[in-house]
Amino acid sequence: MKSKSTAYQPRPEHKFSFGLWTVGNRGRDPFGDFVRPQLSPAQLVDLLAEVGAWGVNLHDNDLVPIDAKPRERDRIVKGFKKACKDAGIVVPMATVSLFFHPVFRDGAFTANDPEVRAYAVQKTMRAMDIGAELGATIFVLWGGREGVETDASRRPDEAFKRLREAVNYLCEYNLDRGYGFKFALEAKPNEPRGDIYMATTGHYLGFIPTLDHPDMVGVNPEVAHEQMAGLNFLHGVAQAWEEGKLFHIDLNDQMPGRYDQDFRFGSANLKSAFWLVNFLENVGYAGPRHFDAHAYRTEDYEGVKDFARGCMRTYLILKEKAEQWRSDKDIQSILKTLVANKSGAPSLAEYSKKNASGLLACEFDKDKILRKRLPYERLDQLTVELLLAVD
Ligand code: GCO
Ligand code: MN
Ligand code: MN
Repeated sequence: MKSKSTAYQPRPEHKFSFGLWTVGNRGRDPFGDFVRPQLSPAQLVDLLAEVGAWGVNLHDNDLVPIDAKPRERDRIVKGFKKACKDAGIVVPMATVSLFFHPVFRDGAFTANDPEVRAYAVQKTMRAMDIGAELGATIFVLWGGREGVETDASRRPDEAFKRLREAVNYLCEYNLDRGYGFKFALEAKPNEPRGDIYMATTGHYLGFIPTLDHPDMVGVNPEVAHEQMAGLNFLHGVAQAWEEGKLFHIDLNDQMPGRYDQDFRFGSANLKSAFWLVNFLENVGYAGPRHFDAHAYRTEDYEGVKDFARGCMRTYLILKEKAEQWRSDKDIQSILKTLVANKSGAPSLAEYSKKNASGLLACEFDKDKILRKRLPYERLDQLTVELLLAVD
């Protein structure tokens, strides 16, 4: 057992990042006002450095007011760049707010009003300029307002066409300016809209191949967004990974069927968090581990630091547990027997006429197959005991 003070210290190679809007969240909700005072972006960067984070992410308007004049914008971005440099914090990802201003009440890229759609693309281009200036290489697009309360408002397939048009345009701008961004599309099923288009990571994985530059575009799955809908987050992440599309990840926690809780990573569904960390570490995911969460409304800024430290510490503890899991003899020997091909079953890796007639001629002894044990109860209990640190 590692000692509490030195173990699980975040280091730059862990690539732990937080959005300005996460540690800067002041606890306002639809029922109650702010509970924490406002900190400036530079103060938030200092807070992140203090807790040992590696990176900070931002929306355009977390930093630059929406109506800032070019000179003011330049001064703010320059100042922030210096604050990050001084604090030793990098900016791996930038994004754009297409949800806060009332002009986006009917959506941004999918809004019915062509003027809103054009403004949304212009605002995103300017947010890309800010991100590029700060050194970001990933650009997240989260369509929080791209949805409906009533499907009377537009045909959903029309919305998908508009979304494609906007993303294609932004990819061209990316090429034109030589920014080299990878776009990461973030799905969410609802909130703030009654229903948001592109409800899951899987929806986006289906959409991406229809774009003009599919290689430039991947996904940014978020734990809470899939768990809100009761889905298995790991499965969406694994599909994205397997397709080479896991460009970024938003880590937090959430109970199914509730409002968007944005809890500290691992605080609600520890076992799901374990399977996720186990997967990311096992496959060698090398992107940022971004905590898109915020402290309980009951906390002050000391509590915000507890929250941020807790996210990273839990990740690192689960990472260590995952290493133990992958080297545990009992667990690994069960896993080995599960996939062994002792009966010489024909391989499905390659189709040929000969292989197909071989397969068609095969006799399968279903009773014998059924007698093979699948000791998942024991496998899961071993996992639970490893997590509970029982010998
Ligand atoms: C949410 C989303 C956002 C996005 C962010 C980046 O539920 O509000 O997760 O936090 O991740 O806007 O685009
Ligand atoms: Mn979210
Ligand atoms: Mn998010």
